Amino acid sequence: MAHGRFITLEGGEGAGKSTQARLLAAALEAAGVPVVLTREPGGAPGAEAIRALLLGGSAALLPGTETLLHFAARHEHVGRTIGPALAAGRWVVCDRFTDSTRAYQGFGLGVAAGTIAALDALVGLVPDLTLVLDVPPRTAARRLAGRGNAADRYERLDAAFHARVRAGFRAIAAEAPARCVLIDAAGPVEAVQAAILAAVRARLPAPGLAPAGAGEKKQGGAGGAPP
Ligand code: Z5A
Repeated sequence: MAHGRFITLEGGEGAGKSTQARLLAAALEAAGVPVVLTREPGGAPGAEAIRALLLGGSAALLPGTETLLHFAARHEHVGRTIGPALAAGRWVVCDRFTDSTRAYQGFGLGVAAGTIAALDALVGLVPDLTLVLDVPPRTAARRLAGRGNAADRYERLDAAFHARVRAGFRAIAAEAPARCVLIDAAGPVEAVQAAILAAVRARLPAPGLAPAGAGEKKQGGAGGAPP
């Protein structure tokens, strides 16, 4: 059986990753590709427990501690959810992965790139394709304004932190062009979805993957851990 493909969506908060991950999984599923839709931090029971500590916990954490916790969650996620799905020939669409640690804990909080690379080697999984969704901060803020959720650990950080994170994602995409595609995600949902489907078609041909737009009608139909 052919190994599945691993696609990650990255970017700052409000970039539209969760929306586009759902649409991409639905488009793949409509094309007959078996898909698992998942997210980080989380995607496996132990990883979801670590997510609660990372996002909901009120205790201050050192940047290195945060980094270790994100990789501990990732180790569970890859070992229990992503790895088995890929081995079974399913494609995995994941809302955030290691590039988020590079951007948030590395570029945002100053954890050394070498430390992150060493922990990444322990997890040992590189995406086949990473879609880096980029939006200006004002657009992201407008999208998130209506949500009214309590701010998590990262949403409480200031504009300068989020500017470093955005610059970090752009640098990551520029440094790894064979793996990453930078997507202008400031436009309407349909336009962003079209750009994503074009990138997937170009990089990871899937027989029957519908033309841009055709997957929009079938949201939320993919299997796997809910984001
Ligand atoms: N984190 C980390 O620090 N290190 C790590 O290694 C990892 C994560 C893996 C997880 O937060 C936090 O963990 C994250 C980084 C950190 N924190 N931050 N900031 P999360 O999972 O709770 O949330 P998020 O990943 O930041 O996602 P988000 O804030 O929910 O944003 P999104 O997924 O990019 O956007 P969305 O939910 O698809 O859309 C947001 C709203 O905009 C929603 O109402 C949509 O309907 C709307 N939307 C979406 N697209 C559009 C377009 N194109 N036009 C207009 N409106 C749109």
